[in-house]
Amino acid sequence: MKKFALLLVLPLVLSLVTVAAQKKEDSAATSEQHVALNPDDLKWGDVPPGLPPGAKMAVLSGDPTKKGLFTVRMQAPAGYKVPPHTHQTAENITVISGTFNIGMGDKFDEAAGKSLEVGGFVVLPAGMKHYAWSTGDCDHPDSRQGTI
Ligand SMILES: [Cu+2]
Repeated sequence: MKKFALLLVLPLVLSLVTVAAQKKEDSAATSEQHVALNPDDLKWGDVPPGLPPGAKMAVLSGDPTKKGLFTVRMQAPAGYKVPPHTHQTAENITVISGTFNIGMGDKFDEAAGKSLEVGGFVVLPAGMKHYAWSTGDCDHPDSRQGTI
């Protein structure tokens, strides 16, 4: 039964756009390349090792491994959890499908987080500890166990 629930949950993806803005002193090094992409142009891959497995990521512009502005899109299954962490740069997130939840602090506490729906937006300043998780429209009691 859990396996079946997992198959139902996986298509319920959370898509979000993350823009990591540079620190103010680095702003002159932003990309000046023209980028125009349709959803079919995106090259999806597994998230980097710093994130829990199970989500997918596509780079829209820039290079996340280098200094400078970059934009990535992330798809995570319902129940995906990102433990408390910080970034050296600010992080801007726009939710484009699903429900994304964000909380601030050292302790993962769903009761203290805020739920962001489609079109929701959050700015996380550099150095601010935060955590996140996704929920789906058809949340199943086993969905978190099956997708983390
Ligand atoms: Cu983050």
